[in-house]
Amino acid sequence: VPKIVTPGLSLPEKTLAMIKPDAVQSNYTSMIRQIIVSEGFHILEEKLAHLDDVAAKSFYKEHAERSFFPSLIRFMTSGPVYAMILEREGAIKKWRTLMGPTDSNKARVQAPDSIRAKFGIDGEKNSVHGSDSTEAAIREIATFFRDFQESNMDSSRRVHEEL
Ligand code: IDP
Repeated sequence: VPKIVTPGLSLPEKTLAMIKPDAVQSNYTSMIRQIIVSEGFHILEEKLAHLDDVAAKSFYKEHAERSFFPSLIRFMTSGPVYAMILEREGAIKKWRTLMGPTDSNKARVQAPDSIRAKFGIDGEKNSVHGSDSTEAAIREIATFFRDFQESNMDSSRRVHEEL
């Protein structure tokens, strides 16, 4: 089966990035933001927010049954977070690679240049979050940026509309 390639055409993708309370508290926001921009991501929207108990539980609902859930919710509601909509080609995967492994201590061994290696504390207080799928990105962007239209998520549709 011949593979159809379109050189130079790579559609931008969006993801939700969040600087977590540990890193905001430590004043790492501007350093992390600078790394994001220098890695070729465009920041479409950004804001400081404070998750309440309901919002944090909803955001991490897939982990509701895990033993670390109560501690995670306490951590995520302990102070402000900095949420950003990032856009670039392959944004979801590229941002997760730049973040590094979930556990910051593992990150320091396995991916020493990653953000979690540089700014995270441990397996919970790990400085940043990133959506892990298109569906998660849509849901998580809507959580922080209500007015950001879901039609904006579909880059291919937007490109066709522009043509
Ligand atoms: P991810 O953030 O790398 O996608 P997930 O497994 O989705 O990792 O976990 C969500 C968040 O829950 C992690 O970023 C971390 O803050 C916390 N977490 C995950 N696993 C543990 C654990 O074993 N102990 C404590 N906290 C954890």
